[in-house]
Amino acid sequence: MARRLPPGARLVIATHNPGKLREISDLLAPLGVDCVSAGALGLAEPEETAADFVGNARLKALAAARAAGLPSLADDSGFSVAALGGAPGVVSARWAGPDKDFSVAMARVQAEIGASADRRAWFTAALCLAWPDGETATFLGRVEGTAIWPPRGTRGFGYDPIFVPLGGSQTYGEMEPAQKHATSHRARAFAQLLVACGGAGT
Ligand code: ITT
Repeated sequence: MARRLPPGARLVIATHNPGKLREISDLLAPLGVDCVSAGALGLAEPEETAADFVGNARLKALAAARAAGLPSLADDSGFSVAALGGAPGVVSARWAGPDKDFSVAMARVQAEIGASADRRAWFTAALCLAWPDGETATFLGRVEGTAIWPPRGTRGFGYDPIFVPLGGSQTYGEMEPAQKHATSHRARAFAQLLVACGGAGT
């Protein structure tokens, strides 16, 4: 059974991505914890050397928990395209290059899909909650959809302007944040975390 995070507990959000930080803060609101970001604490960004989302989320959460001496939550996530064998996947951030320019990353996705009629795509998010003593709990969420072109919308972050979830017509870049939170990979992982660590549903 996962260790609980009581209301008021101080929690490090172990991300240096402002888009994720915004979403994670929204999604954590029901827990009533006291959040501080890795950036605000001046924590270093560990190298993401694991082969999968869960491995990288654990690595980031444990590094922050040990450095800060506080429970820490990390998210490792990515965009996958069926026609590209699941790429960019765990290297989604790297496709944006050193300037973190996601117009470059999205253009590469479109160029590599080329003339393929298969536009199936999905987002995955792995969350890891880690404590300074090394205990961890991980949760995985996924949302299926379509990779569209050209990009649409200025909301969200990363690959949001080229992703339309199954059954929808707007991209994540066009939707209100609350609508993205109703279906997203990250929201699905959070729903599990809230049940396991927040005491809801028990
Ligand atoms: P941290 O490791 O500091 O959290 P990062 O941006 O390097 O930040 P990742 O290694 O997990 O994070 O990279 C995931 C990339 O996948 C991220 O930079 C986004 O471009 C993309 N991504 C993940 N979730 C997304 C979402 O909800 N919408 C759009 N793009 C997303």
